[in-house]
Amino acid sequence: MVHLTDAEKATVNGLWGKVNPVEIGAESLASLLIVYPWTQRYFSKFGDLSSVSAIMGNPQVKAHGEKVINAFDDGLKHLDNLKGTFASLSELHCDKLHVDPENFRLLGNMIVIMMGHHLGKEFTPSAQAAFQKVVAGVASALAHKYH
Ligand code: HEG
Repeated sequence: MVHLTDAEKATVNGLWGKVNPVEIGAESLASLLIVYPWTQRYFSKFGDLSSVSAIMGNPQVKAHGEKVINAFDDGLKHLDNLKGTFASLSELHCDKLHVDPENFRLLGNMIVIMMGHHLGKEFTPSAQAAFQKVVAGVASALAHKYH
């Protein structure tokens, strides 16, 4: 359950409107694969992930980052119902993809870091805290159907 005040929701949506979600998605997924290389095991069909530059330039990483961030963007539109919004994706990641849900938290942190990278000083500590609540809520919604 994620509790954001109306002011926090306005901050999150306002700042999200200032970044390019496709870039955030690609950079966040690439960072996850670089910093936590064991996450590469889920993406064995993505081709060359053997170096930082290979990961950063991998078109399948970019494409998958876009898919992930589009689903995340949908979550931002349903902050009061994240569990419902991510229910079927949670089942997919558990039953079919067998993704360790800890990875949702790791990726969420990368999304926050990339927001800071793009927004600079505009990403104030309180804005970051509001965003951190959102990624925590998304991660917990994605983990909700795990059994
Ligand atoms: Mg997941 C597929 C969303 C984190 C591994 N992920 C997908 C798909 C979506 C999605 C929308 C496509 C589903 C479909 O084909 O119907 N993923 C999503 C979100 C988040 C997330 C919103 C977190 C914010 N995913 C995530 C993480 C991993 C992962 C952390 C692994 C470390 N996702 C994964 C894999 C696939 C998807 C392996 C299948 C990729 C493919 O087969 O092309």
